[in-house]
Amino acid sequence: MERELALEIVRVTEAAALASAPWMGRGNKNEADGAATSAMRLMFDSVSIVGTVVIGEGEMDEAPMLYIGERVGTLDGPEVDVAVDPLEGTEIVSKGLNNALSVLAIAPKGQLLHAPDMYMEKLAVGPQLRGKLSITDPPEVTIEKAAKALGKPVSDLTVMILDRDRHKELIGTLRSIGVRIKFLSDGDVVGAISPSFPETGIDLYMGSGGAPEGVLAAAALKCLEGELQGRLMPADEAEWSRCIEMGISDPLSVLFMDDMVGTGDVIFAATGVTPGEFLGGVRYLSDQRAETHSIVMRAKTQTVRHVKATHFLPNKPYLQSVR
Ligand code: VTB
Ligand code: MG
Ligand code: MG
Repeated sequence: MERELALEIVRVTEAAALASAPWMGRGNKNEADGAATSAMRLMFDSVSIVGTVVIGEGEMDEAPMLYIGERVGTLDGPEVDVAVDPLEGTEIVSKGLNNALSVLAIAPKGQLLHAPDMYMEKLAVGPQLRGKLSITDPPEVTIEKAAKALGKPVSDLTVMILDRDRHKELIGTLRSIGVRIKFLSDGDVVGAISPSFPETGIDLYMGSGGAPEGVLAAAALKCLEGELQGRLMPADEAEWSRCIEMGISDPLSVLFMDDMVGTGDVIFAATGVTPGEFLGGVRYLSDQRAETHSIVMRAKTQTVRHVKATHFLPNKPYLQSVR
């Protein structure tokens, strides 16, 4: 893929972030999500790719746009798989909390796992712990190995985890061995990427979140030399069949980085909507301008760009009025 695509796709996440940010704190997550999704779709129309959405907002009948299988882009250019979450953290935006972002990854056709929409158990780490841990270990063993590899006491480790009842047992174990826990209200893409940004102070990401978000995070971690291991959690017969239909013959097997992103040629972009661990949120300035903070990264070169942009809002056709 041409490197110019990196700049093209960050424009797409910027647009989605700018479109959803006016909904911050209005208690209306669907409007926030809808605004992000339409803006993303509109911006895709000018990107020179023949894109197929492989991770999107759901099936055609439940998602009006950016549904799985939808074609995006100008439809000339390279054939690519597209994974999107126009607004990762709809609830976050509606409540005015932290860590909402717009996120997108592209890779040559066939290289992104078509993750079914169900839970995935995850273990994510930054470069220092890559290859050193296993999701099949009990959590206490994982923590012990991590502390050893990082050369610090267990009590200095910080684990990020979604604040959910289903994590009660895991939280109990982590508390009993004395690690620090930083809870996320939503948005586990940020959780899984955070250990790869040392300034976050987060050492590991554990627990279960959405499988599509797992693939998006894996795409980012390919660019950051981090690692995510995942294991799908089909909850019933229907979810089990869904895995098989989507080409995952052994739904309970551990998914490694290469299973989720089968190429070293992935491009990832994310723009903050509300302030987060490693991205600022959309900030409104004077004179009808707003600032966005994004990261855009290519696995091929491992370049990580932080892009701060100032946008003149009257020039943005996708901004709807908010009442
Ligand atoms: C995660 C997170 C999302 O859902 O996938 C989580 O990344 C998992 O589902 O932002 P539960 O909310 O059921 O725990 C979100 O929080 C919302 O889609
Ligand atoms: Mg979404
Ligand atoms: Mg999401």
